[in-house]
Amino acid sequence: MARVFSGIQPTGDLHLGNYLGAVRRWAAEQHEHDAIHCVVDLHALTIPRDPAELRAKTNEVTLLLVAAGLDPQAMILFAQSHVPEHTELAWVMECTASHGELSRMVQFKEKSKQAAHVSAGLFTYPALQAADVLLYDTEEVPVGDDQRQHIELARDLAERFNGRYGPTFVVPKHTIPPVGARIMDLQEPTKKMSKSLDSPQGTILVLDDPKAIERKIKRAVTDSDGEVRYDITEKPGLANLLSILAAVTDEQPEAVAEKYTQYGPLKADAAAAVVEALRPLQERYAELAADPGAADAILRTGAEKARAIATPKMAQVRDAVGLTSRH
Ligand code: AQP
Repeated sequence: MARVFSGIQPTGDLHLGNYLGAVRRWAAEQHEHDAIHCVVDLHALTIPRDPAELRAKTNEVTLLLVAAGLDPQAMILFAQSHVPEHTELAWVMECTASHGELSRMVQFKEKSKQAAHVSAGLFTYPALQAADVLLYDTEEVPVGDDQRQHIELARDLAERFNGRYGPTFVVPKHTIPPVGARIMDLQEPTKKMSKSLDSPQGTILVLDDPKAIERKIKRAVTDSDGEVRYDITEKPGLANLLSILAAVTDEQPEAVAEKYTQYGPLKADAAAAVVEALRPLQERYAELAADPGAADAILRTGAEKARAIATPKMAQVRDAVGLTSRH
């Protein structure tokens, strides 16, 4: 079975983009793969966070992943900071990446424009992400489209390292879902739905109640020409609604467009489909959240299983680069 690794930041409320672009697939494919998924709490530190909120969100995201269908008995689910080999390998990756290639990362350029304080961690974060992936001999990284460039960097770093020090890392490839890879904000449909965009009316949270989902989709920005057609450039708002409905119903957006002549019924069906798709997750989350120790227990077991892979891999890396043995 192919080894699969992917992570999610505990930086805010999980939204429909995270669910359709990543998490839903992680759950659907966990039994076909050797699956490892990680709550990347160290990535969250690139921007200053309230400590209590970061702790709470780490637990919440963990339980949401389980509520979405991940089975911590069958796969590995852990928090990045619980496995110190991630930061150790990140340093080696920072020394493998060039300043130029990190400067070309689109996400850094965008985030550094918005941030009042641009931390060095925000700049080097793709090196930590490469470490996350390479530490587990990952073959496939299932992510949304926004992560494509970072995974390509991880491939380059693996190849460069292997070229310098001999075969050490598996060179991973990203797998992007055919539909739902880039869910856009409902109010600003040229920007991706994101935890950090701070667009409450444009973001559907996986824990939103049905009324909120219906309201947000009903008020989603579209256009005034009234023609239902899938056209990302000319009609980004409508294309986004078609993509959402298509992703939830496992169809192609173009095929969904052919069923409608008006925006109203399309919006109503998209809202109903999203409400139904999220209902099981919301019910399961309510059960899990009733146990205050649930997330801790899951993450503790997950970290033990992750370290069993990460520790020997890091020893191999240390040896390859010429660091002397600790023992
Ligand atoms: N809009 C999206 N559509 C499809 N997939 C998405 N992902 C994120 N947004 C979308 C995928 O979800 C996984 C977790 O990503 P993340 O934790 O980086 O989520 P985020 O909402 O993107 O978080 P932030 O804090 O707002 O960060 P940035 O600034 O990165 O957007 C990934 O597989 C991602 O592809």
